[in-house]
Amino acid sequence: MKFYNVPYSGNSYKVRLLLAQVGIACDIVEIDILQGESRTPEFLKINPNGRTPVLDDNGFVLAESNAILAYLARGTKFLPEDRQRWALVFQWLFFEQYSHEPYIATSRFWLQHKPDSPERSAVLAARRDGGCAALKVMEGHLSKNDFFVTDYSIADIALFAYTHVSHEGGFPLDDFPKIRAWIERVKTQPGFIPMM
Ligand SMILES: N[C@@H](CCC(=O)N[C@@H](CS)C(=O)NCC(=O)O)C(=O)O
Repeated sequence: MKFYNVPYSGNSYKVRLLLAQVGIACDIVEIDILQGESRTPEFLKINPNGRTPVLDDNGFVLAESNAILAYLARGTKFLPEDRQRWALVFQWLFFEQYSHEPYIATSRFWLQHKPDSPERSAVLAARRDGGCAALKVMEGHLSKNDFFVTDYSIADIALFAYTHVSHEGGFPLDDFPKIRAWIERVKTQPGFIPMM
């Protein structure tokens, strides 16, 4: 397998974490998105959407981090077979992509990679309420559950990736004790690897 990776990206980290936990070896191809390497004609042949991560499993090419998680986790304990639990995992994967990542991950990107400017301030302000709302939903769920769907699964992996560094996007977790406790639980899972 070949994995097109960005080291500081949570979307790439999700996949590296699952690969480590299922024990699958992979050739890593580093992509420097800041130098436009995800938009070259060569890369656009791999993913016409111009984004990382991408997995190449012996010629089967798959983009979208959470689709890659689902592909790699199938048949493992990280994706339950029970129909309702399976669907709940996907509920949280879609939540992560629609209600969490567009606010928290993109704020982190702007804070880490773009200079301070009126445009940056406006972007961060526009993402604030959405990011806080996502964290409140997570806090509520984790006040009654140890993990997102019964046992540790790719739902936790997907949400962990940007939540554990949410302070880097301007979303400190001081008011979210249940999320902080869940982060510590995730870190104790066998095969856990840190982001960087
Ligand atoms: N929904 C996609 C988002 C992918 C994404 O936004 N990737 C960013 C890095 S985290 C990227 O490759 N950006 C480069 C670009 O847009 O040119 C996923 O989950 O994989």
